[in-house]
Amino acid sequence: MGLIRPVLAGLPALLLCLVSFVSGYGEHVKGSGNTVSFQVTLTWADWQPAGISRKMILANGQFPAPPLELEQGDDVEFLVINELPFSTAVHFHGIEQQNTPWSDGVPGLSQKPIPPGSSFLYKWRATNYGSYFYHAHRRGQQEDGLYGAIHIQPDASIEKPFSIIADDQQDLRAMENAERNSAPIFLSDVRKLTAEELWEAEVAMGRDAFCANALLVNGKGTVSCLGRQTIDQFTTDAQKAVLGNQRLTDIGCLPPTNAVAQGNHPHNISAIPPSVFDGCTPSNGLIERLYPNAAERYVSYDLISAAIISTITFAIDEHPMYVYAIDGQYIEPTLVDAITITNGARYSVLVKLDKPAGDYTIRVANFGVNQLINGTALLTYHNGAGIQQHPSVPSIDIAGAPSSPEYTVLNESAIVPYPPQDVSQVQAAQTHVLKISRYGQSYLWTLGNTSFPLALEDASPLLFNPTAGKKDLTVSTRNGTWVDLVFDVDDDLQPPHPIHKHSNKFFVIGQGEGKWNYSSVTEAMRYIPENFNFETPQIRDTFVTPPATTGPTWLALRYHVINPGAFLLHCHVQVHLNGGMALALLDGIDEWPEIPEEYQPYDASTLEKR
Ligand SMILES: *[C@@H]1O[C@H](CO)[C@@H](O)[C@H](O)[C@H]1NC(C)=O
Ligand SMILES: *[C@@H]1O[C@H](CO)[C@@H](O)[C@H](O)[C@H]1NC(C)=O
Ligand SMILES: *[C@@H]1O[C@H](CO)[C@@H](O)[C@H](O)[C@H]1NC(C)=O
Ligand SMILES: *[C@@H]1O[C@H](CO)[C@@H](O)[C@H](O)[C@H]1NC(C)=O
Ligand SMILES: *[C@@H]1O[C@H](CO)[C@@H](O)[C@H](O)[C@H]1NC(C)=O
Ligand SMILES: *[C@@H]1O[C@H](CO)[C@@H](O)[C@H](O)[C@H]1NC(C)=O
Ligand SMILES: [Cu+2]
Repeated sequence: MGLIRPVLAGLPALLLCLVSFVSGYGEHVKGSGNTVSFQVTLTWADWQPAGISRKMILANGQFPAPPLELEQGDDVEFLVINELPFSTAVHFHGIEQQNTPWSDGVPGLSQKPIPPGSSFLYKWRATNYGSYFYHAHRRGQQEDGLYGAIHIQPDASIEKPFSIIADDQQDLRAMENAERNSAPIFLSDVRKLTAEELWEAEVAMGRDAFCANALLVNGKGTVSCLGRQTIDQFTTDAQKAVLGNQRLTDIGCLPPTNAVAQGNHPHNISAIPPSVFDGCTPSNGLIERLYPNAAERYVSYDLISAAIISTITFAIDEHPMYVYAIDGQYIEPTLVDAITITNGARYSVLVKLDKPAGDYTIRVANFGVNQLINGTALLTYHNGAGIQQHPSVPSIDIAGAPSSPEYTVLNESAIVPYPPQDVSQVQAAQTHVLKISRYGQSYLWTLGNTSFPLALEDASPLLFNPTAGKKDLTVSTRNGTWVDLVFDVDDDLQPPHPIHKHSNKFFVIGQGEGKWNYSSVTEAMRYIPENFNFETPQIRDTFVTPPATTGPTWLALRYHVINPGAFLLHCHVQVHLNGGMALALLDGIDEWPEIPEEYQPYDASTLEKR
């Protein structure tokens, strides 16, 4: 199987795409206070992601959606024109929406869905710097292709961590220059069926559809069927433990009949459509090629996981990476060969371009137990010398593990923010222990006492009608207080759940294996102080619960309520969110904002702006 495939597959849509960068995009005067206008027109069109023919959501004719470049302090006016045959909404992942909770893009919480033929103007301020992205937040539409990068240049007053990497002035300038030109690398997965087809399939078959058909790098990839021998050879010990005497399917997936992975729930195997759990059809897709300029000595990439299910390990052959920011916050830079990136997280990396000119394979591979699936892209540079012709040396295998012990994967627990920020160390005003478990069906989930129904996206938005919020689906907090969220993962086999909180970031204060058996963090500290970190807690908007393989696990997050509004807390695995692993935070309900007239959900001017 060659790594580079001819780029000849039928691609009329690609060639026809008309990029309509609107005024305000790209270069603009430095300094805060600019208003940047951005516009996306959404269409439902034929596309060939990874060479699979299907319908996708295009933004201005593109997939992935066009990038949004900002400077910290900019005001953004983001117009969504919905020419899709269904309603939609767009969320700005990691953007805190300080004083603009009506622009968070969550139907049922901050707005009504945008109907077909209408538009919606989101307005918010880029209060933080770093790597973010926007994506659909209506039903499963993110997996239909609506995601685009957001990069916010830091204000001049923000201290950069690059002097920890090198103190040579030339090196520092090269790194700062690379950061300024940082380019997004979207890591994602795609399926043959659309999000709605998959949801219908889940309901009909009673199974959690946790496999993909291809991994994508910047929207490009291909389906390569690994073959029985390779699949069996790379089946991991963790997968073998789940499989018992079964084998992975021909798409590398745990079979739908596996009771450990699916739980003991009603199901109908004959209702499973082809491609969901098995049926590998090789394709001839595109390969993403990156061409950094070796004369600049460093290149910076914002790795963004827009994956629906896959937990993607990323590596560039022969090129270790300095990870210098995560979720839009600097960290003490760490040199690694590979990074395992969970859904919704962003890692900014500097890569030194000091190898012989040539092609270096970029490898992506699912690290989750759910599936053995991989993909490739290419990093190519010329530095005046001859091009390297031999294949580059991989640092990870197709299961996302280091290919030999000399290669390192980023240790997520060892991350130190730069600089660390103070987290309240006193007892939080509230502690919510939120149970994560299946809920009667293998595709339904709880976050707390019950499952958040997908149908609530069509209910009256809680921001406008907070008293409509049902008790077990909402948590109300007072402004200015500190709140602890403890995720109590039960002992069924569970993947790591990337918990994403809308609005401001949280501190990751503790995690562990075993049952959470405490009324508060203060009490837990008396028994298991070694499981907590109040000195250098990570500052994140997306963080995973420890995987539950042999028993229950827990994760403790603490956040400061500073931005009154209705914000979703949820797992960023799309099938888990659809299945109800979500909860509405009614933050600062004592200081609930007055909503501008233009955002009132029944105001016709909001829906008919065009
Ligand atoms: C199972 O699915 C098949 C195919 O969709 C359908 O014909 C059959 O009625 C289903 N069985 C049950 C018990 O729902
Ligand atoms: C997955 O890895 C194998 C082995 O390196 C490779 O042959 C194959 O092309 C890769 N798949 C994709 C889609 O890149
Ligand atoms: C990851 O870092 C943590 C915290 O520094 C450490 O305790 C742990 O041993 C490290 N894990 C590995 C696999 O190195
Ligand atoms: C879950 O139920 C318990 C007991 O009734 C209650 O104290 C707690 O607030 C509920 N949790 C949520 C998130 O509603
Ligand atoms: C909410 O609390 C934060 C932090 O104490 C404060 O800065 C902010 O002004 C408060 N907001 C309102 C609307 O009172
Ligand atoms: C829970 O904690 C209490 C004391 O805090 C202890 O007596 C009990 O054994 C613990 N239960 C489990 C299951 O660990
Ligand atoms: Cu999850």
